Amino acid sequence: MHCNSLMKNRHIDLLDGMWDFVFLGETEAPESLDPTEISYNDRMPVPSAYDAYPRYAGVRGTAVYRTFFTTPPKQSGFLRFSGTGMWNRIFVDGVELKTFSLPYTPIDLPFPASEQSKRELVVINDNRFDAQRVPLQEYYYDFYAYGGIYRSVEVHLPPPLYITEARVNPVDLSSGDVDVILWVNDKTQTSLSLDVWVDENQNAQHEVVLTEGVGTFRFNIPSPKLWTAETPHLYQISLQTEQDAWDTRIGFREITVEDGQIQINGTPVKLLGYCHHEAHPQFGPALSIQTHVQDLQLMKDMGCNFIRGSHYPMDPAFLDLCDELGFYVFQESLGWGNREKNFSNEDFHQSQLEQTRKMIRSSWNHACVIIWGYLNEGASNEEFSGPLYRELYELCKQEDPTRPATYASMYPFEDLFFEHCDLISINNYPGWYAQLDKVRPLDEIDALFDKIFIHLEKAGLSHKPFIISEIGAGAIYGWRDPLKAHWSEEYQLDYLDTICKRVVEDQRINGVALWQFCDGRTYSSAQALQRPRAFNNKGTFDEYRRPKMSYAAVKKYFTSFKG
Ligand code: ADA
Repeated sequence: MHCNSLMKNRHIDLLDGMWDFVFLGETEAPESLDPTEISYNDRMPVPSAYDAYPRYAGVRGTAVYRTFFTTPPKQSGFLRFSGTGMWNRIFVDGVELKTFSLPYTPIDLPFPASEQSKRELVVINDNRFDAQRVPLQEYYYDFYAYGGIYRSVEVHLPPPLYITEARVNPVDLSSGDVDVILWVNDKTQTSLSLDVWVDENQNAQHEVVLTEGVGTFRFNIPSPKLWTAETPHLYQISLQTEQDAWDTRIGFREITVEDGQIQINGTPVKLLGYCHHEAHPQFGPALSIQTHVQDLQLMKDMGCNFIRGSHYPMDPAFLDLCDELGFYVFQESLGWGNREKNFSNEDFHQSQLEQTRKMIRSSWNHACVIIWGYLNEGASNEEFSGPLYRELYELCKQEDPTRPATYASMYPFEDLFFEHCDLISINNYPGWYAQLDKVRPLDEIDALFDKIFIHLEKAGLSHKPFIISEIGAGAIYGWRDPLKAHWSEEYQLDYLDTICKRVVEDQRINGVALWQFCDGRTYSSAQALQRPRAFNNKGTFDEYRRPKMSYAAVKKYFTSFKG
């Protein structure tokens, strides 16, 4: 019997703190910079988006971060980067581990053993737009693209044989059966003897047969308490071998999509909430746990049960909090309004698949994640994008048959790929980017949804659940106007009042992710002419989380919704 000490033989160090730093500017070839020849002249925290800090605000070019960590001599391990932007080369002791550009995506990088115990970690980071180097990110995305190491970095020192990944899937809510598939680092191993611990209790022992380093087994938690957004009950699971302990948390919940409804544990739910960017005016996307909790408390207070993580994989620490506090999360990979130029770029295509696969694998065990998404507002009205839409849908289904997959479409009437998604998700801004030259065109909101439902019915798509994945209006915090014109808090209030009323009263609408939780910095180019202050101002809160008038309307409808 093994004891229930968490991560017992797997030593983990958090490398967050002050690192050496230098900004080198517009280097010609960051691919060939020698990490041993760099002189550092500054210090920078990790996590950070360095270009959000006053000294480097708005710069584009190459930056280098450096820190040191210790390992016992001859000990190998891996580094876990929970999220970076935009392009990186990672070195340990001067040896390159990997060059990658997967903004916001968690990545594990094995590093070799050394005779020395003091190890040097260097990250060469570039935040310039470049279709080859950074295929997933474009200058025109409507949220500011920062450089840096946005999220925590950990060094893991596992035992020689260790579990690299496990999916712990509660498959039967009444019997309490849980299926596990696990991967170990050594593909030649043919079996693994392990104990399962649930919370503080030993559950069962298993002899797991391994093929090519992969094994499956089932255990049982009798009479499990179910997880929902209102009752977010979690179980702490530890898979323990002689050498290793691999820990996660799970929630018993089942997501089904049937007869035009989204059901959690067999009960239809209406998803009520916001699109949420990880953004702060002073720190860019490098948010602290304090900010995460602040945002989640504000959303709870308004009666929200739903968050769309727009438009990239959310911080694992944020997902942990959503598990604990109870939110249903639409977790999507990075994309924004991609067009033919992107779809015809093989690097973009492959990076989309890679980041989506990594996103699913790294957030599989989070009970809060109930929907996978990709390619926000891509060209889903054009045949040229068909292969990638189809491949991403298939990838989601292969990696995870237990959750629905979808994409936020801006083409309710012309979309070509609704058959390749489990729910229909529509982004639209009737009455904001208005059709007619009318003052306060709020009547366009109901008219649009009436038209969409007639169209979907005719197209034979009524059996698919329907969510509004974005809708909203801009308001400048503090701008009060007796005429209630566009950009006033009053117009946004009336706008969100109209849409929230429709959402809670219309059974055909299975959910809404209002655009957006709070204001966030966007383009630094002439495109900002449509974005006063160079911010997207459609937040119900401003960038410092101060509520606008619309807060009261959303709270009124969401908190009083009874189902
Ligand atoms: C799109 C996009 C959002 C935001 C929004 C807006 O729907 O997905 O990121 O740009 O439009 O504010 O217009």
